[in-house]
Amino acid sequence: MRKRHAILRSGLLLLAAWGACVQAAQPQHTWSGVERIVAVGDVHGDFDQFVKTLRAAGGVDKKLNWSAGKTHLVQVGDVLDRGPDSRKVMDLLMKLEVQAAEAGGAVHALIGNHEEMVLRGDWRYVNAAEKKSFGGEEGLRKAMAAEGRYGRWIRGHNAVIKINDVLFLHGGLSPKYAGKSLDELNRGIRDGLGKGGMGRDSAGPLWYRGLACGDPGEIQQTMETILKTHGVAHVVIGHTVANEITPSLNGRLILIDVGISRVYDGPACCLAIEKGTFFAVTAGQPKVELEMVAPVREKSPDR
Ligand SMILES: [Mn+2]
Repeated sequence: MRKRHAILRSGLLLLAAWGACVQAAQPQHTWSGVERIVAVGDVHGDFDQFVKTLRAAGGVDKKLNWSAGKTHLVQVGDVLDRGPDSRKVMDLLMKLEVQAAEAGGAVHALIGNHEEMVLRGDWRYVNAAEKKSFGGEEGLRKAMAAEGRYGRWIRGHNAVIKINDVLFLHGGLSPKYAGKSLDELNRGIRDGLGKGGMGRDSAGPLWYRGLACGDPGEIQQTMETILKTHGVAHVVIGHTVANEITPSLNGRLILIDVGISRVYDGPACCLAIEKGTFFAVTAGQPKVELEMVAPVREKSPDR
């Protein structure tokens, strides 16, 4: 009898230990050996433009099923707000997450500042039609709660990931965060979701614009720290709208928020990295290899 108790107790202890492990498990944030990566900037509730962009990159078929095999799709955050159809975008991403994993690929829906805002209850940018799609404010609140279908989904995501030699995130890393590890950054943001913390910090990874439009000398210095800390050659960011996929610093920094949502009226365009070569992919156009090294300006002739 006593022996049976002992066995039962050690079994329970094992179960408890396993439970603690599961709870402490963080989602994977680093991948290597990925042949093809597609990265899409801020979607802002525009389902049609998102689908158009995915189709251009060969991500989905006519029935909106995953058709990109082992490709990794990165969406750098800000699926929510401004436009009316974020719910549909999230539903599609949820489906593709499963299908891509089954095909040996992956979908990474990163956390942006608008995900952080909506989870915190800052709904200043929530479209009226978007609220309606959740059945009103109470429905939205439930859906975005920690145990709600969408709130749980977002809370399980990363904010910063590394694939091959490329770092992906929404806003940027200021000097305050440039030397922090992926564990520290992702844990810091996830732990604060719904409350604030690192995800709300204007110098934090979700909000910082200093890499996209700051002092060139400071950018250079911060970028050096980031590249060294993470052992990467490139940093890809959204959040700050540019007219086109824009490489700077000889391709070390790439801006991919081209404002694909109709609220910005930008093109259905994304970044594709194929065996280390960078392309801009735009709907209805042949893909264009990015000019990573800025052309040397010819000296103006003396007159
Ligand atoms: Mn943003």
